[in-house]
Amino acid sequence: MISKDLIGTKNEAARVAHEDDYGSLGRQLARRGVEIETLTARAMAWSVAIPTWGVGTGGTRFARFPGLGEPRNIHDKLADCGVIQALTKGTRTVSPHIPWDKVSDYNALRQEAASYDLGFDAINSNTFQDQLDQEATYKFGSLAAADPKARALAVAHNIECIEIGKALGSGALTVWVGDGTNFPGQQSLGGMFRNYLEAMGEIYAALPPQMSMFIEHKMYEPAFYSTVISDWGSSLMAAQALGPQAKCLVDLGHHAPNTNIEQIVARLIHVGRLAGFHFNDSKYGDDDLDAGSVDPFRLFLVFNELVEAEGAKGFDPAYMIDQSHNVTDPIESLMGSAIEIARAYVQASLVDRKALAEAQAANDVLGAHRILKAAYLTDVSPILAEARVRQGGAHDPIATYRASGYRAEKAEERPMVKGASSGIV
Ligand code: LRH
Ligand code: MN
Repeated sequence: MISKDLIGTKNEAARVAHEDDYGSLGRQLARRGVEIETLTARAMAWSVAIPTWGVGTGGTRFARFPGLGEPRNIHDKLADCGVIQALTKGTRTVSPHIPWDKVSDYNALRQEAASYDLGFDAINSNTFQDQLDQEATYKFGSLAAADPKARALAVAHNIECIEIGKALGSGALTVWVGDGTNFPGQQSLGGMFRNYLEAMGEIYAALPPQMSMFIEHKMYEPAFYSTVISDWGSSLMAAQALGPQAKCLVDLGHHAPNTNIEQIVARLIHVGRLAGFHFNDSKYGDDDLDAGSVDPFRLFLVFNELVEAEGAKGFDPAYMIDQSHNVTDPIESLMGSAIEIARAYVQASLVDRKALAEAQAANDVLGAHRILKAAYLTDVSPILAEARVRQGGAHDPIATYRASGYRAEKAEERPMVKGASSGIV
């Protein structure tokens, strides 16, 4: 994949400047009473999961413009995820999607992933597309559909995903359904929710004790009038109706613009039902843009809630990326996003929580705000780079990746997918 020599050579070229930057940040933080090594240790322990569907070039309903050396199957996808882990050392797991990643031998797949220093995170079911010769269509919904055959098929598919997840060592099943309506009156809004709960109950009953169920809400798309699990409230109602292994997954792009997502996170933490995240960024809808590329302060504010909640009862969120790379090299985008997510985590770990609580208690409004901003405005890049280099990763993953010629090599190996296509994968 990426030779250790190349990583070593590139890191050596950057070492003197890096050590100077790391040293000066260490001195700056020491003046603020912060030990830099504590933060570097946190950065080294940090990890975010890569979506297997994210290493292919994404698209929209209008078109998908294939990139060079596209992964053709889960084996190519794991190799590309392996490159991201080899260079960032902060993406130790991948989140698979079924049936896109279906194989005949999941044990072999688990070993194949381990050969890239990768494990499996939450497994995603898919009842938003019909498979070839499917007995009942999901056109009018799946788990919430009026058609009992469609519901039964969707339940069976999710139970199959649980079995695959067990074989892969995955700790959770993520259930996102696009079920909803495009016209008022098309379906009973209460009826769809009841159907959904009943079907999810059958899936929940098949969960082994070690697996959780992650319910992912989304305001709209593909349905454009109503969506059965459109917001965190519906998701929480479903989780509480199903049982303690059911939790609420927050995809940052699944909310109306300007929604206070960090407060939703604080609420789900309060009831011990925060499943975790699908990180990305957006300006309008479910744009699936690179995390931290549009609104890095929002990402920081979400992490501020997460770091504040560390140690809380039932607090063990799963961290995953969910993006669509329509115009960039997916490997570069995913490495960039993994770095920006780790950055938000380390910045939030810098917040002087004692001083913040005192300022809040004293209604020192600007004082409290400036304590948060001071952490956000700290350039922690030397800590992130040090954490990568100490684990054998790259000081600059994207520059090292470009120097490796990996994409050009894959373009030779993997024929270009010709012909017009559209959709996210
Ligand atoms: C739905 C979603 C979901 C995935 C899909 C690829 O928008 O965020 O998490 O299954 O994207
Ligand atoms: Mn998602």
